[in-house]
Amino acid sequence: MIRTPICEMLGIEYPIFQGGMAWVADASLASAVSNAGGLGIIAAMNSNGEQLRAEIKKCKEMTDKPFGVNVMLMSPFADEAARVVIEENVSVVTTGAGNPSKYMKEWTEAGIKVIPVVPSVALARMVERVGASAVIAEGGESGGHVGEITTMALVPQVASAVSIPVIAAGGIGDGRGIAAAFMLGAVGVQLGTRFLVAEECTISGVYKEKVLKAKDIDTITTGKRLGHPVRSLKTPFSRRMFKCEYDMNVSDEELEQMGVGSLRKAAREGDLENGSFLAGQIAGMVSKTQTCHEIVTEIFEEAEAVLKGAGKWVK
Ligand code: TUI
Repeated sequence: MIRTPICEMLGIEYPIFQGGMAWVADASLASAVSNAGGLGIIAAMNSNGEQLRAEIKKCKEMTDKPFGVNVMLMSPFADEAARVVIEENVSVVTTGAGNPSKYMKEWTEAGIKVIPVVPSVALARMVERVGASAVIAEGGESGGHVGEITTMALVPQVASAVSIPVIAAGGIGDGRGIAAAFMLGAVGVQLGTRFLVAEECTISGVYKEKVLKAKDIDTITTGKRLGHPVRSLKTPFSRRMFKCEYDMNVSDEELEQMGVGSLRKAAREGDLENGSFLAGQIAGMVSKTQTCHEIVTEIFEEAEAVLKGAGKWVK
């Protein structure tokens, strides 16, 4: 059995979070991960306040275990989501794509455990100072909005810089990744890409097929020119986007416009021409559909075997 301080802190069985993926992480996925003993997370990004409230209520009906909500700070609905998580007594909030400082006081006063995603040591230190319960150090291998630093380099630096627990994210997809994250100083992991193909994940079949068929080099990062790099699977859309970024005849406004609605078109409609199929570099290793329960139990069995076997190199 693998148990770490994050299990006690959040009342979960396995130290694993499911990433709060926009247009993907709904009550179905989050409740399945929580029921499997991890921390399921609902993405607030694509919902206004009332839609988010409905999703939270649905999740409460589907599980009596703890679950969290991810507030994507660049979302136009961030202020509404910030209020709704308090009103709905959500126990854990993760944040992404920005600095959550402006919400920290009201969230911590409401008893919410706030666990921001940080792409740097500086932001990890700053959120610790303003009351974060833990941090998620997310490397650039991950899918979606990515920072510069890899998981391998980021996690140990963040672990040395803060006293709160560190959750590792980015490039983790099996028990070896979990064991490696622990060796770097993390006491938990967050996985997104592996959960994309979970049975309880409600995304389009086309999206799942793309992930299952992906090879190691099948992701691409676009959006750097606009200041928000995003990793996705190579598709006609992402290749077009990539080319346009280097074409100075295409304005920033046109580039921005191309991306509007693209997450929904991928996740809900499976639209390969206009959708942005976010996924991390570990997609190349994700090769089977399973229930969330199967995923969680399998990867922690693997991690346990890897960690127990690690001593063999020490003479
Ligand atoms: O947020 C994510 N992943 C995401 S968000 C998303 S939706 C989106 N849509 C359009 C454009 C961009 C995104 C899809 N995937 N992961 C967590 C994450 N947070 N990664 C990196 C960061 C981050 C970056 C900068 C966190 C804080 C930060 O702070 C900058 C500052 O203000 O100090």
